Amino acid sequence: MSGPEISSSRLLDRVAGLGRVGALSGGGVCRLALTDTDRAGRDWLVAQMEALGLTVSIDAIGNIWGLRKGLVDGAPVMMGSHIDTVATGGLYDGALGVLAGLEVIAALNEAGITTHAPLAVAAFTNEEGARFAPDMMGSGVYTGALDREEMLATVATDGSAIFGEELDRIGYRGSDMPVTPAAYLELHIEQGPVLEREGIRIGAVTGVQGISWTEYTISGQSNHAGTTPMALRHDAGVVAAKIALAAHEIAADLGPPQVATVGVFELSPALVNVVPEKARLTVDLRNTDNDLLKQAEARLQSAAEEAASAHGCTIARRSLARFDPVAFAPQVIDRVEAAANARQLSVKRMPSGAGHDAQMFAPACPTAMTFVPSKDGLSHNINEHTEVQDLVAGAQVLLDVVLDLAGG
Ligand code: HGY
Ligand code: MN
Ligand code: MN
Ligand code: MN
Repeated sequence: MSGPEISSSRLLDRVAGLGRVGALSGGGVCRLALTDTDRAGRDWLVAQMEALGLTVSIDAIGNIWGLRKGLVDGAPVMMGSHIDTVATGGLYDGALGVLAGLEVIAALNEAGITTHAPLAVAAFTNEEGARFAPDMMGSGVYTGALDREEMLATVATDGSAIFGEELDRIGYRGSDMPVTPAAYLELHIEQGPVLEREGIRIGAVTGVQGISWTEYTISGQSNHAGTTPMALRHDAGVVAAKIALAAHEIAADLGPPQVATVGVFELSPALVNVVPEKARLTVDLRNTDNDLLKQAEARLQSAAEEAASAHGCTIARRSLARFDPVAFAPQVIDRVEAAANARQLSVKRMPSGAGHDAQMFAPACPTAMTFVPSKDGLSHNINEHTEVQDLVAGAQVLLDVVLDLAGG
């Protein structure tokens, strides 16, 4: 009986299968958390898990995991990620980690191998946080890092829905109790330019940088664009603009790896001849160094308060997400590196710029992430792409580390 082999055609079939769910006419996918396309993706995934003989569980926040028995009972080695996407999503962000997990199971089934420890493949609810903040919500509740009832009561950032009601609407509020894995492994696209630029096949991820999401709501006074002297205006729009500029100036001043993104920027009443009465914007700040991230947050807050008072506006700050930087266990990073070397795949240790479900597992169990290159470093973009040989290489490393940890 030959060893288990990753099949590129099986993997690509599943990438295409899930990619048809929420497919956008111009390419890419949109499966925002708890929407009908997310439900369709979940239905597709549960069917795939059952077809592989996995026992499917769903918990109270909609996390889905399929269990494969081992020779002994006990904590499973878990492979996971997410299948929800941003609105301009690609085929691989999150999906690759779940689909490669299914492919590992398929390869073991085909080879007739039962690992010593049980295995699990998981898809966590609302990793993106794009519709309901914070991100990594499902994995945060699964591991106890986030409070379940608080998350279920979360209102969508645009005010349009309540998390728990949407979860019920799509029929994915389960009651199974999460199991703490013996180890958690996540294969993910890098979503950045480093591996491609350096011509390296595999990233052995050392950790995840700190994340800070803030929403500012500014209230001024609508007024006539033609008759109102500049000194008499309470222009919420210019306050928002100054906050957005301050975010970028802070990132430039601190230098890499500090990043700043103003993703939401809304004015009201948004009419050409009316001084904006209201503004809402979000600022995403990240840094591998928590002290520098706190410095950036403090500088942003004082810039926001200064701008609001200079223009006679009031300002409300709401934290949407705040996660400290996380380091993965060196002994598991070593295993990713060793698996890549054993397959003569070039490998590099590197931090993750993006947030991931793995960061929620790091405090709970040995956790590792493996990256594969992103073409042109693109992600959260419909043109996100990773070459098939890199998808397969990542899945092979995942298989080897799973066999290493679960015994097979
Ligand atoms: O924002 C992030 O880094 C993740 O994709 N949710
Ligand atoms: Mn992701
Ligand atoms: Mn993402
Ligand atoms: Mn992510």
